[in-house]
Amino acid sequence: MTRVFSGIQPTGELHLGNYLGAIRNWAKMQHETDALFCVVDLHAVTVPKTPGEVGESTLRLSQLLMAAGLDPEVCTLFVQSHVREHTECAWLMECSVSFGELSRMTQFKDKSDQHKSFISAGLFTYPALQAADILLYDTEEVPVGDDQRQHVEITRDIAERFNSRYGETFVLPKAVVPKAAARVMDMQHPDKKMSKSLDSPKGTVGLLDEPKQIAKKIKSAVTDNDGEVRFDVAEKPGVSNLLSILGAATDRDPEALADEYEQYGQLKVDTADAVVALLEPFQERFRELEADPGETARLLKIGADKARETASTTVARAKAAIGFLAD
Ligand code: ATP
Ligand code: LTN
Repeated sequence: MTRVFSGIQPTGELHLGNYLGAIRNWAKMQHETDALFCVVDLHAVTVPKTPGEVGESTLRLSQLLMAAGLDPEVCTLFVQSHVREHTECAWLMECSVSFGELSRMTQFKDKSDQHKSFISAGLFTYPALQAADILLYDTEEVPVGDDQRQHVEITRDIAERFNSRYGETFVLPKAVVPKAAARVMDMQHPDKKMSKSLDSPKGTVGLLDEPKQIAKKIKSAVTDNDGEVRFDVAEKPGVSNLLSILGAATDRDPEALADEYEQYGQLKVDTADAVVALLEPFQERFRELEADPGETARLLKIGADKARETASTTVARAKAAIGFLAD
């Protein structure tokens, strides 16, 4: 069975982009592959947090993921900091990637612009930790949204370099990006991807938003003035975003959907209805899970124990390949 791994940061509330671009596909893939999903809390502290914040967000995100369909009995769901091998392997990765390569990462450029007052060294070496996440599990496929392609590419480059220096050690992974909704755009700024950290409350459809709020945000989406419903991401980003969302929510092709609409108003109404219907059962499940944090912790521990088995073997293999003196 294909080994699949993906990660998500416990930062901010989940939004429709996370769900359609990533999590929904994870829930499908867990049944067809040998899949691991990780709440990457170590990545979250690359930007400053208040004491306790990261733990709370980790618990909540784990419950959100379970509500979205990740079943700890089917896949391995765990927290990154619970498996120490991630930090150990990250060092080996840091020594296998160059300053120049890290300097070219667009996520680093974006995030360092957003957090100018303190740019941590961890934010810069972030891709090395991500490479460790992926390579520790002999991952073949990494299901992610479009924005993460570059991180998977650098992981491949690191693995290739390590293998050529020290001998075959790591499996080379590839990114798997969904056809529909790989890049859900902000409702108010359709030229920017919907993002937890873009401060755009009206443009970000939260997975836990009330149905009324969801409908309002979608109905106030920024479009354009030419009045023609056409799927054209470059010329008509707002309308194309609505078509992509409606297409992803109803399993239809956005271009085919465009032919069925004459007016933006009806497109917005149908998109809002489809998103509300998609999220309702998810919201209900989340409320149930939220009430029992002890059970979530128990399930996460099982996940971490399982993940550690593979991770520790891989780190031992990598250290042996480099030839550290045995302890
Ligand atoms: P942040 O703003 O803190 O970077 P984010 O909203 O980009 O957060 P991540 O935790 O970085 O979310 O991403 C989790 C997953 O969701 C990744 O696989 C990412 O590719 C996907 N994703 C994030 N935003 C979108 C989007 N707008 N459209 C489609 N997929 C997305
Ligand atoms: N960088 C990713 C989160 C992430 C990840 C991973 C994704 C960390 N480690 C391993 C896939 C595989 C993000 O910002 N979405």
